[in-house]
Amino acid sequence: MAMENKEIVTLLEETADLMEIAGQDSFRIRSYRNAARAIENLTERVVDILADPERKLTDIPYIGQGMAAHVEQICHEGKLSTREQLAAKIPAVALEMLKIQGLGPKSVGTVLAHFKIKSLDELESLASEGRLRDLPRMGEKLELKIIKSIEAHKQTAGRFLIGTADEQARELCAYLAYCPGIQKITPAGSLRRGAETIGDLDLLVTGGEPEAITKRLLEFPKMADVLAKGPNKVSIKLKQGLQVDVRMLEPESYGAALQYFTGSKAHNVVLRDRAKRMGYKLNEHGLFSVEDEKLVAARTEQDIYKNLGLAFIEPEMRENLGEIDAAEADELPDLVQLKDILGDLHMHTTATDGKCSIREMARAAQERGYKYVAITDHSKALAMANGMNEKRVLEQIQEIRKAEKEFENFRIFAGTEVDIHQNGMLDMDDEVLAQLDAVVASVHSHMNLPAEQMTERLLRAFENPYLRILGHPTGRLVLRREPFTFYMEAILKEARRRNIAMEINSFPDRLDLKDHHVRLAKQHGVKIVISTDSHHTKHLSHMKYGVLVARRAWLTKKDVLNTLPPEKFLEVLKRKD
Ligand code: DGT
Ligand code: CA
Ligand code: CA
Ligand code: ZN
Repeated sequence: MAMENKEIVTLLEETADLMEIAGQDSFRIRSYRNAARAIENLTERVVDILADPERKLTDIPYIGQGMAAHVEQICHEGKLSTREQLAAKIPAVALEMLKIQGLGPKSVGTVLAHFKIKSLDELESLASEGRLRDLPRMGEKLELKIIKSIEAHKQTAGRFLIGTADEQARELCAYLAYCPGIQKITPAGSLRRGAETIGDLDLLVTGGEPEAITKRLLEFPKMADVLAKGPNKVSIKLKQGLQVDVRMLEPESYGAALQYFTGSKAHNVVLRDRAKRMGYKLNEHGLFSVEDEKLVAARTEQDIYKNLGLAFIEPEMRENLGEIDAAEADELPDLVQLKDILGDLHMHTTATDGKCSIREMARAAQERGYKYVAITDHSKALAMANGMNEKRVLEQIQEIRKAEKEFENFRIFAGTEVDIHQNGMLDMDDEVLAQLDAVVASVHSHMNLPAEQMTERLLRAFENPYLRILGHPTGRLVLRREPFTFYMEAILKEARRRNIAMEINSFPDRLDLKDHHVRLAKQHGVKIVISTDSHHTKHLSHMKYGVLVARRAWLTKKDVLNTLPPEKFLEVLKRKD
């Protein structure tokens, strides 16, 4: 059983959560959390360490004899006895409750000790009836927060980050590609549209024998369940929860199926209406003439859009947000592409909470074909990330200048991700900020301010003449934390006036700004920088998710600053107020 590090981390975390709900010894709980952190930070797979007779799990920090045995059990059996025993005593709803903002393990334990509830719906009822407020550490405000959070949770329950879905899709596609005769395996649906969360995977397959493909699919090591099985369609559930619909198609109707199953539903509804008005019928088998039932187009998506009198619409734009009118008028934007990106302007190194050195990050970026990066480690206020004070920043600038000389035709900009204090001041002296090439400023604390105050805070930060890019502007975590609130239009107007760029943070659990805010930013004439916020060289590849957000916002190459060559980029990034 090849458990990936992530799955091991999840099991250890859940065990710690359950122990905490059960009110167990905090020292033991911490040992599970520390082990989870340590494994999360490993750059190699735990199963590879286990398989190596020369090495021991106890060489990993925070993993002693006892914990090593637990991790080994997880790797061999895919489960952990301690967790199973706890789960037998604690209602299943407990782990679900932990996903609700405002409820930590202690409060979950308290609620479950007072009320026998089995679902979040029941928890919501308790909160709306005001029955939670008198429990220890609760109150009316928290009840409201819980209700709001349960509502948000219902919208997103069972959905997955695009990064997670994309990784699973790649793995499954590579696995299926071994079937003899297979021609194409393409993800459709929300993944192809680059949506920020994915409900289920829709894979389309052409070529090969459906029976052979089905057989191989059912032997996929990461499959948990078969949900449905027909001659040309199989639905399975993967171990980490994602559902996959695999459809096997004839190459002749591939384009029609791809169009249909890419969606979105809203886009397809309008397209079908349009077909009807033109005397056609459009479905997953093709575009047909109503009069004589003759097939008009089916092999490619291009054929279908063309016969409907439309320019080809990129999947990321298919949300019924004006793209069909624009296609009819032949006014669709020429969307920015991953290959247009020449630099990455947000990354961390071992100086703070990153896992790789300046040189490693730069080398990996150069190997991706970039012409520049900015090293943007944390500032001192972020103590838990080992944020840097002015002295360390000045030293790092020297180190960056030295490292840059070792590269040919590649720039390493000295930058920072400086914290924005609650009062809007930046967490670094101006004299030091002045020496940096690229200042990214971000909010990492006091995120619950009222919109009015958060707006003031950001506007105050903008007054600092060295601030160039606002990092992850809304602070949201996809599926986990709501964005903080401020007056977006006021911020965009001021950003435009001062020539401050907004970041699209490409990390799959941030994607911040999100697509509709990016579109708004473009309408306000605000420049965008797409960055990864990498903490490891392997994160540099997240750039593709940020580019998807930009494409969903209809951005072209010229809307994105880091498509410019390095010198031009620095020039355009300069403040103009
Ligand atoms: P998801 O899975 O919730 O992230 O979102 P999608 O867009 O992948 O939705 P899904 O998996 O239910 O269906 C994939 C595509 O198939 C969808 O975008 C449009 C098409 N489709 C599925 N069912 C219907 C339907 O009943 N009517 C129409 N017009 N299209 C459908
Ligand atoms: Ca889907
Ligand atoms: Ca589906
Ligand atoms: Zn940050």
